[in-house]
Amino acid sequence: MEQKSVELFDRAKKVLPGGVNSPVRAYRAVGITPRFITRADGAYIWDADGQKYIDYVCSWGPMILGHNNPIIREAVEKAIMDGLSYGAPTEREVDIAELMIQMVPNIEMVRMVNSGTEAVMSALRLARGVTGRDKIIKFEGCYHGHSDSMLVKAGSSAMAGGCPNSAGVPVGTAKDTLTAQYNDLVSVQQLFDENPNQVACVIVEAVAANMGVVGPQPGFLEGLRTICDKEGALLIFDEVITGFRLAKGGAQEYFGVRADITTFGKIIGGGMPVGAYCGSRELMEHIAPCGSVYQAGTLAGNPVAMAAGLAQLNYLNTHPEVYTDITDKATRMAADMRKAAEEAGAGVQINQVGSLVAPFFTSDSVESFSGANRSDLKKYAAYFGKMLERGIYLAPAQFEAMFISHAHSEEDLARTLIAVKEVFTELYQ
Ligand code: KE4
Repeated sequence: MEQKSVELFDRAKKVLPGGVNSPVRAYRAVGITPRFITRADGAYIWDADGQKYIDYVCSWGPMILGHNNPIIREAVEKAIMDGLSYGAPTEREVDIAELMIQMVPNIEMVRMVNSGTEAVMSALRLARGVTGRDKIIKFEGCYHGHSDSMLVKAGSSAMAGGCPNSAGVPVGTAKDTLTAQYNDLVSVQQLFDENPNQVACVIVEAVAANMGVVGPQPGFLEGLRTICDKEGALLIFDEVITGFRLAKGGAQEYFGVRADITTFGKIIGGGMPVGAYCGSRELMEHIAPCGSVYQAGTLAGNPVAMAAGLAQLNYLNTHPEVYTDITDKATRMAADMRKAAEEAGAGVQINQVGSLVAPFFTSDSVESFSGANRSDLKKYAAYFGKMLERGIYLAPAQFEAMFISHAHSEEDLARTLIAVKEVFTELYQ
């Protein structure tokens, strides 16, 4: 029952590449017609045919409090009355920067941009500008948005779509992006040894959530800190997903490891387009207009987007129970899914860190990109389709995460688990 989505997708493909404005939404990894969504509320979304789903994509992370949260909606409605955009400084930009600095350890200054991609692109330019070095180290299967330097062995839908190394990235750019293996410190040190005094930074997802979900092994993040200090390189935590999700202070608080530059997106916009990169005053004052690293943006710090982000961050800052709630629900969900897999004789690994969960259709544990890559992508596609039929809306690709929000009720989780049990049984018996 997706007639309206089929019609809309046919129209969309005539005017939008692949019928979408972001590749993962085209459902190519799962081979069915993408559902066109018309509205969302709390833990639920509705498609153009009126079908209601329990939503575990949550707009890929921003909707940590659920959709259409009245506090955020009212803040936006109020802000809109004062106009949409000025291209001038506003008090609200100062308010949200002060709040972020209060919530996140180890940052003294914030620069707002319009997306996670822009935050990462700018953070890399800052690292290169400060160190005078050109090379960067990323991890295979990690995704940091679509700036040229990051589209080398990228994860998420770059990998799912079969183009982890995008066309159009100049060889001259790609050669400066070195790739290591996640959870493998030896592979990192080796790159530094092969490129002495040339590496500006290491950029890492503190929890890899674009290869499915793969957490850092004990000592991995600490080891990156040590290597960067020894080699004179900067450590960038890309917290576009983990920021304000793993804890109020994100991964730096959750794992107790200090990054030199931290990038944010998603949650800090409350559903509106916002990204940010943050660091010490000493580092950040290298950015124009104080310093020689240039970055700018017409809609950076947009007053309506700031209102949405400020409302969401204020709520998270004053309601720490959100973090215990979403982590507890995800922990129970993962344990119940593991039990369901066992009972169905299904070779499925369930990884979970904080409120991030991901199933991998393999009998082997998944603690690295190569492990994630061994999972059965066809099984994931079948799992996705069967869960969608049961009114459960998951990431339409294996190399993504399941996001648990504060809006998911016990009844939602119970309904989801019933569907998981049925689908695992169907897939494996
Ligand atoms: P955006 O430019 O999409 O706002 O952020 C890029 C980005 C940067 N860093 C990390 C760790 C990210 O996960 C992302 C974007 N995440 C994907 C989901 N895996 C966005 C969904 C999409 O591409 O449509």
